[in-house]
Amino acid sequence: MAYESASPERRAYYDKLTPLSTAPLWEVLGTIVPREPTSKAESHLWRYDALRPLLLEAGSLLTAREAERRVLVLENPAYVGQSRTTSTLYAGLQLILPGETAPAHRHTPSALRFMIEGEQGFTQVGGERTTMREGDFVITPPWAWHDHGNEGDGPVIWMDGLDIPILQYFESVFSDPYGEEQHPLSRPEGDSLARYGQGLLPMDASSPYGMASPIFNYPYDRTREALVRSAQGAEPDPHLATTLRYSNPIDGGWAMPAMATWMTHLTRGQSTLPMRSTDSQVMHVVEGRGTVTVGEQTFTFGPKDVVALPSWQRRCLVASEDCFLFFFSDRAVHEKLGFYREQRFSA
Ligand code: 1HN
Repeated sequence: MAYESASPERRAYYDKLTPLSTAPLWEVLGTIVPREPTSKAESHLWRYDALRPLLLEAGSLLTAREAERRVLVLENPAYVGQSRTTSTLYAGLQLILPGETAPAHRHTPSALRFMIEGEQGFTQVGGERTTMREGDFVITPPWAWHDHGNEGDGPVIWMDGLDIPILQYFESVFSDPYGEEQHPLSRPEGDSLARYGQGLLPMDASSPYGMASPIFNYPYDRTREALVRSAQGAEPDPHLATTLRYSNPIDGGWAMPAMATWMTHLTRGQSTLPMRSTDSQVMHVVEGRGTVTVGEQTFTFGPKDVVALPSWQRRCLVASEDCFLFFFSDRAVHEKLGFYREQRFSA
């Protein structure tokens, strides 16, 4: 059992501590305070081509209403049964079929949606609806009522990202069903983007969503154009390529309180130098093909694949086609609490 390498005298002593719910720190100090972070999570790639048919199969097994949320959790192999994609982040693939709705509810974890398929899906968040198109990044702030639906004639699929494992760690998860299919709307579609997303702000600007950005849909056409123009306008960063982060226009910070989000663009043939950081990350391939190396492993990725990148493993990218890569990470928490660290390598 525990303390196997300890001498018989010490083990006899430890046996007297155990019934008193006490333990010797010196046996575990190096494990609980290692020289460097050691993530339990594994790096992993989920191939969209393999998952899409299974997600559609779930569509014939149960309705979105029955499921409440019909989602395949992208579960890290190191955390089977724990609904975690990295140690601190949750990701899943959600399916809504034509005409379906996912009923209104709210919860303390924040959620993001990254749209993968379909042009007629919508979500209603805190009284405003947005139509979600491929590549859009959509926010559900903590404790905001939200429901989803599909008014098109094909499946709507997106990636959900939530900070659930973080809130679970703090034992602070609450949820609340609204009791009806949809929460009432109080503003017209497009209101938040018009008011907050044009480089303008109301005179007395405070976010109606607390610490989350008042913009809740960052449309892909704008993000993509910003990245393409940025890549044309300056040399890419050797470690980050061309990366733009989604920001909260009120304070310039991350768009969400706990999860940092950004998009990276590499042109065909471009690569990044290795770096590592204490945040764990989930990468979703919006467009393009290439490889991502994480620690000892190299994954070849294609469109719509998802990759888990654990904390403090060296990572670098090589693009074999023009790539647009969406990332979310727990970096916003690291920064707020003062323990974010990164290291950039020259080769
Ligand atoms: C949730 O509320 C949604 O609102 C998606 O679409 C995934 C995973 C765990 C807990 C709540 C949604 C979720 C979730």
